[in-house]
Amino acid sequence: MIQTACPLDCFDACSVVCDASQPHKLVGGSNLPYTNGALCAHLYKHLHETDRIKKPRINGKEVSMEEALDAVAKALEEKPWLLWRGSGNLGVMQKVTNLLAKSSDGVLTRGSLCDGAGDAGIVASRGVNRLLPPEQIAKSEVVVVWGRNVTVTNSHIMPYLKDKEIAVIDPRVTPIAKKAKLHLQIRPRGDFYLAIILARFLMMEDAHDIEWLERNASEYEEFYEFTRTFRIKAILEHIGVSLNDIGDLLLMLQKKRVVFLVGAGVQRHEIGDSTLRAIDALAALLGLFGKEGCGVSFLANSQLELENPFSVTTKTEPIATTPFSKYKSVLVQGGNPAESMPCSLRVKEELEGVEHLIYFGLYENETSKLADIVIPAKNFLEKEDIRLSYGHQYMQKMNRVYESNIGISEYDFTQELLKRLGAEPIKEEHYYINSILSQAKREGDLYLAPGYQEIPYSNGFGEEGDEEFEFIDDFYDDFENIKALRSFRRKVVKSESEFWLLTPKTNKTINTQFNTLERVVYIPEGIDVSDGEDVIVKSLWGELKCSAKVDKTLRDDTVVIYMGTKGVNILTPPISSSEGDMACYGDVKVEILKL
Ligand SMILES: Nc1nc2c(c(=O)[nH]1)N[C@H]1C(S)=C(S)[C@@H](COP(=O)(O)OP(=O)(O)OC[C@H]3O[C@@H](n4cnc5c(=O)[nH]c(N)nc54)[C@H](O)[C@@H]3O)O[C@H]1N2
Ligand SMILES: Nc1nc2c(c(=O)[nH]1)N[C@H]1C(S)=C(S)[C@@H](COP(=O)(O)OP(=O)(O)OC[C@H]3O[C@@H](n4cnc5c(=O)[nH]c(N)nc54)[C@H](O)[C@@H]3O)O[C@H]1N2
Ligand code: SF4
Ligand SMILES: [Mo]
Repeated sequence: MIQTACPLDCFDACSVVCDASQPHKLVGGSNLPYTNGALCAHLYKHLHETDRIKKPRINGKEVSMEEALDAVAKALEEKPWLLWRGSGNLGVMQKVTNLLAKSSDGVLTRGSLCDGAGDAGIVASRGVNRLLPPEQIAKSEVVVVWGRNVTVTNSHIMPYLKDKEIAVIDPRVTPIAKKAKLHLQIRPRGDFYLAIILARFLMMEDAHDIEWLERNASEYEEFYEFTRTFRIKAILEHIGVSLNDIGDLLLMLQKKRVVFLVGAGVQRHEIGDSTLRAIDALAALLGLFGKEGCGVSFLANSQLELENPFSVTTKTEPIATTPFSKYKSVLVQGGNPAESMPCSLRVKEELEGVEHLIYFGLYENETSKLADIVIPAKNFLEKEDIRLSYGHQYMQKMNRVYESNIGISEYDFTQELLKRLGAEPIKEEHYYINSILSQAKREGDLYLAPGYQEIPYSNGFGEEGDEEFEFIDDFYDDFENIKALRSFRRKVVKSESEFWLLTPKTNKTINTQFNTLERVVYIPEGIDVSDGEDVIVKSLWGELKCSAKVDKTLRDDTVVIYMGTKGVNILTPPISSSEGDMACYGDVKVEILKL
């Protein structure tokens, strides 16, 4: 049996085993307790149900790999060129192309479409974004599922939540919200305020953990003063949470082992860093860091303390608002910016104008359709790699299961281009793999991420563990001023936007991959639109025709179009968060117009 791991962008990073004689029969590895032998249907779709790109193309004509690579090399002579990498495959070797960028005037992207704002907030408060291991989650008594759709995006965590008291904070009635003891169906983008109010009440009731705070976060009194600058009544009205809700939640949190399971949903905003800082501050007041069965779990920095041979310093562009039109040559690797980036009308228009758009990926998508040069990648069974995870502590070697004539690996692509560009070759593939694997901590036969701590922050905060927790002391929210960004708009639409647009993940797609979603907008009851009627969903940034479906569980100020629905990002704004250069998919309101 050959051991590998699921490459898809998912909390679970499952262990996978397969038999070389039946390479497509994949089984969940039982070596990792977390995978526990079970895989989900996405991996099957990844391999079997999505048509792969088999042949390279130049301007729509199939060519040999040699010809295609020659054409890429020629395009990369237009300097500087841009490398835009997505998260189609989370293997560490994907980043080997950074070495190509480094050696030939390539510009990289900075920031994130995913978790960058939250990460920035965590780093500001705790110094580093450490993983809360699932084993600690299992030891908790109370779990607050805060903007994470666990049954859909993180299904392998479910056994660890068994028998816990669950509170959910989510504007939607998610499957876990239905089973929870308490569900705060908060107004979207309200989490910063909620955390601040909870913190204030906690301290008013003298229920904060003074002993822990004195040792680890001594500026808690100043933080209390900061929370007092917010108006309780106005805020509760604004976020749609009652005083009773606050009381009930605080009661659940006191004197218990508590874990906050925070998802990406809470931080897809300009203020996303502040949201995580406020949630962390609440956790600090409760004394949840560095203790068994307690803590805040977000998408962890899986590369913490890893000396990554692919870390380079180059010029960068912000990933959420990448100005493609500045570049004559753009290489898109493992992503689908034409569909996954916000304000996709702008993105598409700019990508169309790029003289040499190179797409290096597994499947056809909206970006490959625009590309002048298309290079098929090898899939994860056909190459060597290493998988780290933002949801668990294991590092996994991804072994090659079989050889294939289709596509090229990221490592070979880099080497072939360096050769064509007359640059120094990079080291052998195994050098990189070994240098990463050798940094792992060990637990029997298993590898653990270098930054793993059984009980994170038990030694303290900061990189060395010698710092204090830092409370947020400053906040500024100018969401209403988004309207000032109207210069990005395509058409002059004068709109009094009314509904928050949420674009959560579904179990049908991993981001834009395996997409079979119908174009549906879910609307609350009480709008003058009937089930199945076609409507126009309109934001400041564009319009999308959708079929409307009434969802009685929605808040009356919220509509939903699932992530992966084609065209959804026509509606989302071309802005980056104030910290972390993160795409702000949640900073948008839409109108629903009858045809
Ligand atoms: N409205 C809205 N937009 C969002 C989000 C949202 O919640 N709402 N979520 C955002 C988030 S969290 C993320 S992470 C991004 C993801 O956005 P992207 O990073 O653009 O990822 P995908 O759209 O999934 O595209 C992945 C592509 O990678 C290619 N690929 C797969 N495996 C390999 C491989 O081994 N090698 C190479 N070279 N290519 C490969 C496939 O061809 C696939 O089409 O989307 C963001 N967009
Ligand atoms: N099946 C599946 N699994 C996936 C993915 C996928 O596409 N499909 N994508 C993977 C990726 S790239 C990522 S980043 C993770 C993301 O994993 P999650 O964070 O779990 O996913 P999201 O759907 O982005 O958001 C989670 C929840 O946040 C809620 N939410 C939205 N806005 C707010 C808000 O303002 N406040 C609060 N409290 N909640 C809010 C949404 O209603 C949703 O239920 O999932 C990964 N796993
Ligand atoms: S749950 Fe996530 S990591 Fe596991 S097989 Fe499915 S997509 Fe891959
Ligand atoms: Mo993501």
